[in-house]
Amino acid sequence: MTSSPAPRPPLDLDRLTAPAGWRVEVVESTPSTNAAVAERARAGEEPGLVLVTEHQTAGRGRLDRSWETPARSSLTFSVLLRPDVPPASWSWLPLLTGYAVQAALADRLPDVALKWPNDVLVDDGSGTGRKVCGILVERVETSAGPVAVVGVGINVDQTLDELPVALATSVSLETGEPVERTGLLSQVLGSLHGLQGVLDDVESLRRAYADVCVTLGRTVDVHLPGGDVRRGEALDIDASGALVVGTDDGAFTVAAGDVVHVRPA
Ligand code: BT5
Repeated sequence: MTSSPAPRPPLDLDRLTAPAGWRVEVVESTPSTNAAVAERARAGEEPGLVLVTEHQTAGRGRLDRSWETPARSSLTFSVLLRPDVPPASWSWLPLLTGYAVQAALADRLPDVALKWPNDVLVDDGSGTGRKVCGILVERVETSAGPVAVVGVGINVDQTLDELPVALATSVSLETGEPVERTGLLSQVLGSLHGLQGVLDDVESLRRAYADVCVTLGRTVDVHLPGGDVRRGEALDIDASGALVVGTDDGAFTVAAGDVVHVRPA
């Protein structure tokens, strides 16, 4: 038998430090913060909205997958942004978001790392890692031009039983201590806000990202959007944020797809 976790406190907006120019709203429940923010953007909402929910009931992952989190156990939010950079640099936004979350968690989780393109995981040395945060960045067309909805789900307080998949973890499972979610949300928003400017200099972002990306140097299976799987060695990140994979037949680049770290033999 498993014991149920202690009642979880709500987020406390009065204690939240919101970055300058960002407007944070907390709602009790919503199907998906990304869907809600996209709808608000189409209805004319200005960039800078941060929508947080205590309970996301139909959270979305990439490629129509789902993101599952019990009420008040985690941080689930979306930020509406209009990056002031050339269209070619937009492909860096999901990677930048992963980098910002990784940087915000690094104090508490020394082994936090990134799996290309933007999974934040705790690298336990096994080669696979345990996912602590998922990111879904969507481009939305509005009458005022394209905007980005940056969705972040961080497992904060889940017990092992509350995690939907085996290769997942939460911050408190890793630290062995309760985590105060409002403070962590302030830190993550501050990190993302502070790093936005790095999109202007993708070469330094590329280097910083590569430093914390545990995919590089690994043997990977690349699951391509059409269903094909190709195995190779993850060699580098190119100037657009794509992964460069080496094989006996030469190198190929992957701009979109799923990567599985192959366990060392
Ligand atoms: C992601 O997709 O990792 C992106 C998740 C983004 C969630 C945020 S929450 C706020 C915002 N609003 C939304 O509706 N979404 C965003 P992907 O790489 O496709 O991973 C999804 C897969 O991760 C699922 O198929 C499960 O296997 C697994 N998964 C689901 N919930 C998880 C959790 N809480 N922790 C770890 N893994 C999970």
